[in-house]
Amino acid sequence: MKEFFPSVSKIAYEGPDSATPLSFKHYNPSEKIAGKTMAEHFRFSVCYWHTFKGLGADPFGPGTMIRDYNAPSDPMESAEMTLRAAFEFFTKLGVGFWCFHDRDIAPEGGSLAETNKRLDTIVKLAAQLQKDTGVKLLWGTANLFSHRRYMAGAATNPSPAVFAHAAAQVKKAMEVTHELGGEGYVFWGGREGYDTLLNTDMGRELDHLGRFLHMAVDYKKKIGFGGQFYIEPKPKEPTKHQYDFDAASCYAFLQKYGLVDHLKLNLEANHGTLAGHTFHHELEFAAANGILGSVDANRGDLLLGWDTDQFPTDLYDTTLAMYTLLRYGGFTTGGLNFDAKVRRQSIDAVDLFHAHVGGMDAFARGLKIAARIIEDGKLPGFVKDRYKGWEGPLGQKIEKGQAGFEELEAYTLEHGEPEIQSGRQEMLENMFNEYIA
Ligand code: XLS
Ligand code: CA
Ligand code: CA
Repeated sequence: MKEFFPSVSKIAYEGPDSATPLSFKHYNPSEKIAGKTMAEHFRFSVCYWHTFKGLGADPFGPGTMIRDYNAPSDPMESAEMTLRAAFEFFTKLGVGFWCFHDRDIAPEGGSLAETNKRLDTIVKLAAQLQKDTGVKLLWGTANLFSHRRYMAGAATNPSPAVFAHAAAQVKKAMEVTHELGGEGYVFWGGREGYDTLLNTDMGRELDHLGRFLHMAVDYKKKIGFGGQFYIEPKPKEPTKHQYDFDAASCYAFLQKYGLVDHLKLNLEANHGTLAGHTFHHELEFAAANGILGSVDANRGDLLLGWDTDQFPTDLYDTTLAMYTLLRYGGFTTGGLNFDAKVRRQSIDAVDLFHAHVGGMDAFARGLKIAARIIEDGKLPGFVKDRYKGWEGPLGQKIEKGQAGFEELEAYTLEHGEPEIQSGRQEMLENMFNEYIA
């Protein structure tokens, strides 16, 4: 069998003192932290689109990367070789999961029937490779944004025929995800939004998106697919405004359309920052509302206002993310998928390994630090103490709905000006830095 990454052997854990660039210094899959192994905490996944289909193209020029498994003259041969290369990569890297869009793994044909046939051929091979390697599918999804028919959206398209095409495509993508034992299925509203409101009936489009997701829920039941559904927020790109703007707007949408029991969120770091939030904020919002499902790990660039999808290397970010995840019990269905791409000048296949190893180590360090913060108890203890008034008689009356404005007016008239306390932000930031050091 042809090897596609012959210069790389299985990446090993060598510990923090290792000088080997392609080794894990912190990610030790079997090491237990806070009651679980690191492998169980993270459920690391590699995304197919950036890692195997991305060749460095940007709006100013085509791809820069030449890959042995890419044979543009024969798309099906290319698809097969790319899949084999991908499973070699997963195995050498030591991740347990992968994720794909239908059109990443098999090229579109001249008709839906031909496209589906091509997909079936590749899915058969994927099933075999999963069996041979033990690598599992974290989630599948459909690409409803590249083809020109979806230029004005899929489920929110002004044309019902395009809506129907999208439904047929998602039906098939759900079937193959189910066939491959996928643990989830993601809906990212690729072009579900608008470029101008002058041509858009927003209310109608949102109703159609709700209808579409209900059809997916019905079909999920029908085929007995037990994986978790996720919706992935993103505020803009490719459209000017995407309806799934951020965690909070997705939550409102899911509630309005009666979908909150059926979908959780797949949160991507760079999408959170594009929405003007932090990754940490998005995680905390979702966790606090019981809809934290899965994570697309990456980062943006503060000086570039777009979706750069860089590999996560910032220890502040990874620590804060793990601090939220640990406090809310970690992943139950999802995992940590690297929705990230190497830079256009990182043209060698080995750069894909450096990128993932760095991302996994950055999260492993974040996990260790977050676990120390929680074990130490000082920081969570501060927060608990800050709210302790709510455990007293006044706080309890309010929380239990036993007091209204009149009672609170009487209380205030009797007790006078309330005592206030410092938020101690600087002290807490210093404390946080101490843990990172
Ligand atoms: C694009 C999204 C996409 C989803 C899956 O910005 O991140 O890749 O994760 O469709
Ligand atoms: Ca994503
Ligand atoms: Ca992105």
